[in-house]
Amino acid sequence: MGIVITAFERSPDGGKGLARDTRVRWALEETGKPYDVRLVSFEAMKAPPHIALQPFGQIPTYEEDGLVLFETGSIVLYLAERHAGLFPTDTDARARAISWMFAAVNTIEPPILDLVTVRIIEGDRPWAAERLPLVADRIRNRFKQLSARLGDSEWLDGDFSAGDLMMASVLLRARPSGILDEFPALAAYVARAEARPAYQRAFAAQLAINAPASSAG
Ligand code: GTB
Repeated sequence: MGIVITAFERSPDGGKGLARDTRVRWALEETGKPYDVRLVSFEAMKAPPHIALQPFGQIPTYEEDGLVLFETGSIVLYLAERHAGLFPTDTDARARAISWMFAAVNTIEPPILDLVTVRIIEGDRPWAAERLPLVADRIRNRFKQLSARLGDSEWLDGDFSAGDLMMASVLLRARPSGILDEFPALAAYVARAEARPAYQRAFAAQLAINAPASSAG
């Protein structure tokens, strides 16, 4: 069996590429590894066969020759360690790229996810309007720090790496809120990432599945 990943049968974002299968597709495209995608419904995601692959009933998963992985960070790390294109060869630079991967999911992503939660899931709670600006400011604080570190550099640490792939994927999630565009250096960083041919292929592949029929092209 070759590589098989799972993705939403139909992503709630309608093809904006914000669901997490996009980052795994992107990593696979950067490495040039062919892969298949198994689409799963919300119902199937919560059923025992999928729970056996992903204990939390989520997508994406990664299967290859009997190996089953979940968590996008771990999947991208696995790919980066085994295939050229996502990690530098220098061991210290590789360790720093891993730091950026963790920073993406552990430091930058949590307040972004909080904002999504307060807007979509908790939006009707009486305290939501009070909480929302606090969460938005937490994102701004992290973006300010990240932008200061990025400076005028093209990527976070030398050449493009899995650290940039994870960071750009996480930052993309903040674009609909408008906060990403408040930080022009970060918006330009994300735009550079999106311009990569591998990202374009990954985005097009998920769009072909998720876009409403009229805009799928
Ligand atoms: N930490 C895990 C990982 O990185 O792999 C998180 C996986 C995860 O959150 N998966 C989501 C999922 O399966 C899909 S990506 N959710 C269903 C569930 O938990 O029941 C999150 C997502 C969903 C929708 C949008 N959107 O519509 O914009 C964006 C991102």
